[in-house]
Amino acid sequence: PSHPGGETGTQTLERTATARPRLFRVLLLNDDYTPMDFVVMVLARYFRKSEQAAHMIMLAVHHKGQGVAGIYPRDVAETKVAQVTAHARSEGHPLMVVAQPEP
Ligand code: TYC
Repeated sequence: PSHPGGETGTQTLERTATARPRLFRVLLLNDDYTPMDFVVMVLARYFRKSEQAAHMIMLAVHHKGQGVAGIYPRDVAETKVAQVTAHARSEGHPLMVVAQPEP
C-alpha cells in the first residue's frame, strides 16, 4: 500500500532484552618460523593467558595448525589482530593471526 501520510514503511518491534554483540574468535595460525617463546608471550600479554595455558595453546597450534587465542566483540578482536600482527612484524616473525565470527 502507499503511504500518503509520509510514513516510510519501516516499523520498530519491541523487544524485552538488548541483543548481545556478535562475538569473534581470534585465531593463531601455525608457521615454521615464529619462535615458540614469542607465541607464548603473545598469548600471555595480549590474551591474558597464564604461562601454563599459553604454552598448551601454543603447542596445540603447533601440532594442529590453528587454535583459538580468545573470543571478543568485533572491535576488541580486530584491535588484538592489529596489535599482535604489528608486534610480530616488528620482530621479523611471520605469525598470522585472524578474527573469525563465531558460528
Ligand atoms: N611452529 C613454530 C615453531 O616450530 C611455533 C609456532 C606455534 C608458530 C604457534 C606459530 O601460531 C604459532 N617454531
